[in-house]
Amino acid sequence: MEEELSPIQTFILPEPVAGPSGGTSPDSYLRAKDSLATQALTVSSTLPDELRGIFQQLKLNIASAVHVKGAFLPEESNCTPSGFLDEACDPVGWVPANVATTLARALEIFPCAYHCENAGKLFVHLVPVEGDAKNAVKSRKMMRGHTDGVALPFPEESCGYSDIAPSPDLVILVGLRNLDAVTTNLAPLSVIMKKLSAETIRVLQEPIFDIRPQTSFQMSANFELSGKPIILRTSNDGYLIRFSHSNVVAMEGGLAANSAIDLLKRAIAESFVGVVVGPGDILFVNNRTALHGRSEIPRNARAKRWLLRTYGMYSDYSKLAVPGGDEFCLLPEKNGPTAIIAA
Ligand SMILES: O=C(O)CCC(=O)C(=O)O
Ligand SMILES: [Fe+2]
Repeated sequence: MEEELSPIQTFILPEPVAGPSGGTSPDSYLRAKDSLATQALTVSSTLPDELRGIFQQLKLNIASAVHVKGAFLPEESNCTPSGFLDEACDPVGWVPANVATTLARALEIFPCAYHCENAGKLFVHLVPVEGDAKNAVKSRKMMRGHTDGVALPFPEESCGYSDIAPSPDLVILVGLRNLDAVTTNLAPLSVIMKKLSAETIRVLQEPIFDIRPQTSFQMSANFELSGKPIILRTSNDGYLIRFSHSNVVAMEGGLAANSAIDLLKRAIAESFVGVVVGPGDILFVNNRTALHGRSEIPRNARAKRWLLRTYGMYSDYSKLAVPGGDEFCLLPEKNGPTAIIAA
């Protein structure tokens, strides 16, 4: 019998990825298209075939995540950012972010951000914040399984608005520091589905769920993705998922729909595999076939864990970039979308 491929693949790079020489902010590095293209081409020619094969499986939704170890040489910094957008505390030369951008482009992935989230910054800091303020507690809390950008449509899915880009194909986490080895938890859809009955999977495919944006997405107050399935069957017999525990509700389907959500939540919790994104690592999570979350971060851990996050797309969505802005900064714009195209 053919051995089943593990949905979470780990690959140790024999050599770190050749990033740009000299430090430059990730946004301006991506803007400098010619030098990035040259660098990505150079890196592309050195990537092991096995790694390319694994990324092909990720793109085909066969693999759910690729954990690339040794992507860059971590350099210690004595500074820790205070939140998502703290610009006073750049990682050393922004090399890790720019290596992630180079590696992504070498693999024909387009890094992107959304104008309505974190001011449209290409890379944000994931760091625990000290204290008891709401945002501080949230920054340390265990995160249940979710897909990012849950209320944005799947590619090609109509949603009644024109000025909106799809949710990201990939969530990309870059490890700078992780002294307590706090895990990012992954639940592959293939594993989740083995824990669900055919009937539950059928209900989750019904177009009866309403989906609200996650709090980091500052979208128009009345926006929701309405009358949609949680699990979608693709034309090649694969399945995609979108989910967030607090932002998905059943508007129809009564008891059966609510019970399908509960069974899904339980299956997600039972499917988690912990991955430690350590310094020098880049984790590429398939945002269509994996849910991701995180273990709780201990108190007083501010200087102990620091990841960067960006998103990736397999297609060039610059036509859905915010007007007058960067090509990688996609719609909806802050407080958008506004243009309704269908009732
Ligand atoms: O901290 C992590 O490992 C994951 C964080 C995450 O999923 C998020 O910020 O959306
Ligand atoms: Fe997330």
